[in-house]
Amino acid sequence: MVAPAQIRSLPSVCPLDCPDACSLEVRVEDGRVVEVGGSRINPITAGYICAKVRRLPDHLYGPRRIRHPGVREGRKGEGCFRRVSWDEALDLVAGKMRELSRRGEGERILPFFYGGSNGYLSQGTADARLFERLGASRLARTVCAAPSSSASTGLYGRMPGVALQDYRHAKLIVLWGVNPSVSGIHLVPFLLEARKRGARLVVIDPRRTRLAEQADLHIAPHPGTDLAIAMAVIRWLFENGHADEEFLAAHASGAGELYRRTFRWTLDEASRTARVAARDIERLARLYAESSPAAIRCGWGLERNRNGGSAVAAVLALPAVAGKFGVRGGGYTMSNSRAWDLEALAAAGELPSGAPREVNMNLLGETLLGRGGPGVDVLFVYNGNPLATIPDQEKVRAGLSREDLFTVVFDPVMTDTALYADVVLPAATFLERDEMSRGYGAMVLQEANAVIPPVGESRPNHEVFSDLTRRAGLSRPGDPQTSGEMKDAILRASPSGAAIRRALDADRIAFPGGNAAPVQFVDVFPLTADGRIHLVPEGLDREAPGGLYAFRPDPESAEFPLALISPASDRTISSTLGELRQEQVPIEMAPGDAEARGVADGDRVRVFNTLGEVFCFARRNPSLRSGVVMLPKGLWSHNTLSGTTATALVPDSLTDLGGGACFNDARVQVVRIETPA
Ligand SMILES: Nc1nc2c(c(=O)[nH]1)N[C@H]1C(S)=C(S)[C@@H](COP(=O)(O)OP(=O)(O)OC[C@H]3O[C@@H](n4cnc5c(=O)[nH]c(N)nc54)[C@H](O)[C@@H]3O)O[C@H]1N2
Ligand SMILES: Nc1nc2c(c(=O)[nH]1)N[C@H]1C(S)=C(S)[C@@H](COP(=O)(O)OP(=O)(O)OC[C@H]3O[C@@H](n4cnc5c(=O)[nH]c(N)nc54)[C@H](O)[C@@H]3O)O[C@H]1N2
Ligand SMILES: [Mo]
Repeated sequence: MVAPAQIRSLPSVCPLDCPDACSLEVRVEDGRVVEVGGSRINPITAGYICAKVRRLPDHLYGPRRIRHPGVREGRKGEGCFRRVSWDEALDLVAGKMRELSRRGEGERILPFFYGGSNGYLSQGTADARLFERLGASRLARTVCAAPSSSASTGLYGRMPGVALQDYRHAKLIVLWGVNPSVSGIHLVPFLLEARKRGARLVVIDPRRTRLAEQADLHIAPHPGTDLAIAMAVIRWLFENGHADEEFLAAHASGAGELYRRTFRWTLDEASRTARVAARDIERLARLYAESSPAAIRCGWGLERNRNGGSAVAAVLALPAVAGKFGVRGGGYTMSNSRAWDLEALAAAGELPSGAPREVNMNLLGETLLGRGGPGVDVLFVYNGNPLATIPDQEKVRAGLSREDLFTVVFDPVMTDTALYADVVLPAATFLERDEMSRGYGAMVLQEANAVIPPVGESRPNHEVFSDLTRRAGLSRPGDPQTSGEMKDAILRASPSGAAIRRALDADRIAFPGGNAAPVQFVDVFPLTADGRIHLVPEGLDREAPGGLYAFRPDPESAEFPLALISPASDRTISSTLGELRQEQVPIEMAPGDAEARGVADGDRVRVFNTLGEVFCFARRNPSLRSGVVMLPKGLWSHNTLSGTTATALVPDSLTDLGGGACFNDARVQVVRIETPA
């Protein structure tokens, strides 16, 4: 007789790179995950989750899952691996790294990681301990949010933003370079509720997104020109008696200087630069001046270009200039990740204080090709898929193809990057290990235990990095080892750690300072050195070429007249889960741009510039403004005819602030290719 299956429902939390941090309810049958759904512990995600995460069972048990360590057999990129034991794999990796470190050449080791998990336990803990003690190069984590966090911390310090649930109280909502219908779906019900209560909606996006269709005002700027619009609005506010002089005098520095920097930005000048109607910019300014509470949800779409940092700074200056703080539903939301004063590094234990070289991750290709500093002999990739996600894909590929580079890829699945590895290591996903994670939109912190044992021979990040530290002879007594010890160390190092522990034990969820929805300038204030808003912070002004708020013109040329954007899609999270999206993905074009090139739906096209080319199908999309084409971020090689993706067309130039990636500065041409009969 067969024993009845044991079915259990277990709590978990999604730590994937998304603002929302859903609480989950996972159905487990005989140690296998059969269904992933939402739970109500996180009040914002309120029991429903995205379609991507519902497909996690396919990710856990699919054919691309890495089930045991492997050592390369064929050529780089071929993806042929011989199965080896963990002992063999880790001794090989630890040996290579220890050897370099002992020779004083630790900097030739480069750890590479980004958004695989927003959890506190899987990044910046045991990994940081290992690489610091080896004296490895440090990674500047700049691929996303570097310009926007430079701007927001420069102006406001770590001040938390308007809580997503407070958007229901706003009378005006501005969605600026953000597409929550895809990239953070739990904001949408609050927007709709506000709309029902009479709130107006403005969307600023080169595409007519789903929410832009419903908006009172949709402004579709040419990519990279938001700075012009925001500066023109600021000027208009000052010149039409809508600057809140009293608020500015009490709480802000640099208002006069900011105003002076807006002088060139008349409505007409901004209109020409952004290629939008001057009357729409004026309408935005007037709506903003006249509405309260007014909330600006600032996204990441506007930061990914040469003007990105200044653009975000100008947008975030608006509530200060117009005096929109101090009411529930008024102010701005950028990233809320720093609403927490927790530091994963606390779990690393004792760190040496050497200052090895820092590598900007957006320059991975350059770095691997040995330009700009000492070469890299060992590349250790985890929580990241650089071949899919880092600018100048062909340069990254050339770097990964180097015969003399020893590449380790530690991932749950066989990514495009993993195909180039010398050693692959199978990683346990968040359902197979313990984690503690926070949202960067929703201000929540939750912890979760493994709901199933690791699939195959996969192991959690913190365990593997601790093991490598031991094998490299770098362990020290007292190093936190287990997930529990690491959590304790992180919480102990923070002044609010004890309160967070109590909240987690009592309610399985914690809010920053115990407040789920703090109001800006009532409950939370700028965390700058003097507690004031800095509208032209000195550091940023020094960093930005030509000074903060200086506009750098479009990189467009006659040869490459189309702006390629690559925003988030509802099918992947960055490139994560991309193995589950097998179909060919078309480039989308405004109908006029397609017609001008004789391109019809379903035609094969070549999309190219001096950096690379992508062969794919084309689709006309009337929601794109003319001059803009789109191929979503996070595609894998199997999604196009050429195996290259949008990142192959993205320059590795850097943003004005934070050394960020200029994904939306890709300028391209599209031609139809004749298909042989
Ligand atoms: N489903 C899903 N959710 C995700 C992700 C995902 O890949 N998939 N990724 C997560 C991550 S890592 C991040 S950082 C966030 C990003 O989430 P978002 O902030 O929404 O960022 P993007 O999708 O890059 O771009 C948002 C919008 O900006 C527009 N845009 C492009 N260029 C410009 C410009 O120059 N100006 C303006 N005003 N708009 C522009 C795009 O058309 C797009 O609609 O989402 C997270 N959530
Ligand atoms: N063209 C273009 N490219 C972009 C962007 C764009 O706008 N346009 N935007 C960018 C943005 S916003 C971001 S944030 C970056 C993201 O860049 P990446 O961080 O490189 O991209 P992800 O797809 O998130 O890669 C995460 C990897 O971590 C793995 N992983 C997940 N959990 C674990 C774990 O617990 N342990 C280990 N070892 N691995 C794990 C996943 O399987 C996945 O392969 O991409 C950028 N790339
Ligand atoms: Mo991101």
